[in-house]
Amino acid sequence: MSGFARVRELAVPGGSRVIAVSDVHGSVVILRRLLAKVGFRADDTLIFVGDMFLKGPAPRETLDYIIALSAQPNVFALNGNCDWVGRDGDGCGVPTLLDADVRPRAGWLTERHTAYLSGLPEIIALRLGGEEYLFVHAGLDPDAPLCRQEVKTCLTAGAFAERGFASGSRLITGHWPVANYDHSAPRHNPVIDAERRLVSIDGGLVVKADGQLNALIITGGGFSYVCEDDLPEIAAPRDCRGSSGATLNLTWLDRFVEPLGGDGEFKPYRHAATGRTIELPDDCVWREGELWCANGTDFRLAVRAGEPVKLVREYSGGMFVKKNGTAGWIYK
Ligand SMILES: [Mn+2]
Repeated sequence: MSGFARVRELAVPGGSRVIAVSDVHGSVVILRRLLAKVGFRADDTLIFVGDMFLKGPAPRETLDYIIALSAQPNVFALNGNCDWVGRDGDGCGVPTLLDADVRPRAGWLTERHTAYLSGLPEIIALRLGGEEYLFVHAGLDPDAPLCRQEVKTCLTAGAFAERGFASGSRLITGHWPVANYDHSAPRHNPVIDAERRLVSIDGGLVVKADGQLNALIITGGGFSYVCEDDLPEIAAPRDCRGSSGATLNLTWLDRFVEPLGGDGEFKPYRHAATGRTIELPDDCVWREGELWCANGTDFRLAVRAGEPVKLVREYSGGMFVKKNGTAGWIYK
């Protein structure tokens, strides 16, 4: 069984820009706006770090757009777990879009689409100036050489940035919404870990109500980014003091809670991982069998009256908004 990842090697001239975008998840309108915002042009190199079209509002249009872009010599893409159509005869242990349970969500895929997807690599190794940058959707096995990386690890490794990766190269990944790395507030901007040479860029678009699409911009001089989402911009209704003490952001792996009763718009829950109590509206809470789960925060944003913020949701007791990529509450 050969489940080794394909590696594509690229070299781009020093002084040019490399732009990385991951987890577009079918949001072609936001993608187009993001590329306009970043000023994407022919002498940039654009890399899609997987999870391009499934889950979101316009899967087919998004895939067609990325295939059309990929006809340009400066645009590249790699496989995410949501793009995987498998390869002849291999058993990588990753469900494919052609499996019976997934196929209905991607029944429109044509031969042209699957030919494109099956030709994608899982790893891009790019030289820019004197540095090597590795792009992979989820993560890499730190103990294996690049030519012996398992497809499954590349496409599905979870919470990769918590494990780390020692390498002389800089590694850019998507897959794990970066807000899941932050236990105090939902922060969606790219996480640049200079010490460990790791950059995580999944802004949680589509999968989180307050998510966004991030474009990481790489130059010889370092990293910067721009972000885009579909949230309406409003003026903050009043001055609000931000959180001063410890706050809680419930991440995916720590999503389990215990309801403590209450009948108001915000009900108290005990967070299983920390034992702390957090008050959340009903739309942050769901059941998984016998277990109660929640996605939310008690982080309060500091804003001035009239300051522009993005509105995520409005409740009678307050607003959940986002400012500079961080979401939080403005309570009444
Ligand atoms: Mn994804």
